[in-house]
Amino acid sequence: MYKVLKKCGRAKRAEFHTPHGVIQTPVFMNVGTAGAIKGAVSTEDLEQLKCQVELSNTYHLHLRPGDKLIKEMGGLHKFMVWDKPILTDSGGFQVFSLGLLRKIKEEGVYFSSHIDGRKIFMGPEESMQIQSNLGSTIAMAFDECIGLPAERPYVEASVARTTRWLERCKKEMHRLNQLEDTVNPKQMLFGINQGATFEDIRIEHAKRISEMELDGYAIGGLAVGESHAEMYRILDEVVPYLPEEKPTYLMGVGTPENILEAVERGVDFFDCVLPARNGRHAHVYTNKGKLNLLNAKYEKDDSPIDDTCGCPACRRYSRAYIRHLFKAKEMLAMRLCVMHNLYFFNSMMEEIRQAIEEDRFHAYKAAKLDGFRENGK
Ligand code: PRF
Ligand code: ZN
Repeated sequence: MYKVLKKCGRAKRAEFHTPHGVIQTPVFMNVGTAGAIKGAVSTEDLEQLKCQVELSNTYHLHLRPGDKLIKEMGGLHKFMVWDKPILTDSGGFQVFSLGLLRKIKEEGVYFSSHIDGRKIFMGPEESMQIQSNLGSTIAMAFDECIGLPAERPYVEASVARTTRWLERCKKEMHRLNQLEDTVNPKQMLFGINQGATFEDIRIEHAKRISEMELDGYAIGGLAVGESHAEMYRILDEVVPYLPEEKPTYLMGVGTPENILEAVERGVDFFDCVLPARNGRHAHVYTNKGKLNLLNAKYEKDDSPIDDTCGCPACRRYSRAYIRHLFKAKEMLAMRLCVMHNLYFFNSMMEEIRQAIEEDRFHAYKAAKLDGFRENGK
């Protein structure tokens, strides 16, 4: 059940009720591709980092350790010891983003494993079966994320196939949820809008999938090389055609700036590898912009990464100490920076929710963006 509590322009403050608890939106989902956040961050840590939803990948867990093994272990929640919501991405996108050799057919995608080169087939039914074995809270539909630039005839054919795949996903998920030994009989399914940068194809597709009564709707195929302005234009055009009484999820986005812009356009779910990936490279987010802790100017800096931050790294350690840990190749360096970055994103979402509730989202966003530019001034 999804309930809008407050609107501020198009920005929505809502609650999404799931069998694993209530998600307060707008929300940033923390990416743990293979069942863990990269950077030695545990599910126990996620609790103090204000993480509401963990995101894992069908493709990676299918290859290793195998979804059947995870089912035998009682499902992904039990395996990871995380009882809050988990969203699993469907696998299609990973096949594209890993640049694997692949062949797309009506029945699904043929590709070779990035681990051992083994030939694998995944179609809508296989993706649903794997996600059902994982027992995630929310399963994503199996789609094709079209690379840019894309020719119109290709996009038309691809989107039509993604729609047919969605129908097969819905049917298969319905069947799997009714099986006696299913891990999560209330598993939810989100559809994914595609259409590259063609406004009319996107809108037609959005209308079509909106009729399918899914649990939520994602916008895929963005943040794949188009400009930010183009991404915002597509959001302006498409979000109004997705059901307002269902959550909207912008897949794989993004920077704090992108998130603020997309919330303003009505998006409530986000996920991105950026905070964890940047943290592993000593790039940390602050309210005054991003810092690179490897920079010599932090050598004797005894202030925390961000003096307004309450994360476990900032409560205790200095920039100078964390910089030293990076130089000494201590694993703790990455762990502290990833924890800080996740806390930073999750806290920003908390501020966004409060700003919408208090009807001051626009002013909040302007002030936040102004702050991010400070270091560059
Ligand atoms: N489809 C799926 N997962 C995704 C995307 C998509 O288009 C994107 C695009 N940014 C990220 N993750 N299934
Ligand atoms: Zn911090």
